[in-house]
Amino acid sequence: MNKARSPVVGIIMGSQSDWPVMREAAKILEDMGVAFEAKIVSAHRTPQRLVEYATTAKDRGLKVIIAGAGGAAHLPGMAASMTPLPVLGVPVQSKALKGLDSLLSIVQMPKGVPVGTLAIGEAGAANAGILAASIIALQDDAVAAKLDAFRTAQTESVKEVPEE
Ligand code: RP5
Repeated sequence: MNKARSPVVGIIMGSQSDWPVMREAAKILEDMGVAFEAKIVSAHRTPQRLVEYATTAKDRGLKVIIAGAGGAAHLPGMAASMTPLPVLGVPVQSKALKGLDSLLSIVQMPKGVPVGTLAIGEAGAANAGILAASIIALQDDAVAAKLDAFRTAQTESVKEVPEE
């Protein structure tokens, strides 16, 4: 975790059990040189912590929030209701319904309170990290350069012909 600079991205998750998925977002932000923080903030178990987090996030200097949760996944939507910052929602795969519950809980926001919803699980978490870095890159040339390098390397890694 980049602790030297003030965090500009906040990663929040509903439970410790979400961290193996949400750390994919953290890894990307580390690679892109984006300062971030990661915290457990549960919409249901620690509602006051959520209110405090979301209502102070902008004044603390955050620019983007990535929120991951599973099951009745209210965390991203509730966070979005209390901050003007862009909120990226990551549906964490649940045991009972394989994350479809998480996805629908996060994506079906009422008009006027958007959550940018990503794919279920690790791919969604990694893509949330990339999207957050893209937003930060709009005003940070060093992050923009790392993002460009990442995309170039990814493109160059794809072979044209499949191997046996
Ligand atoms: C949600 O409930 C969390 O985001 C997590 O995905 C799910 C299960 O939480 P635990 O029972 O593992 O703490 O609030």
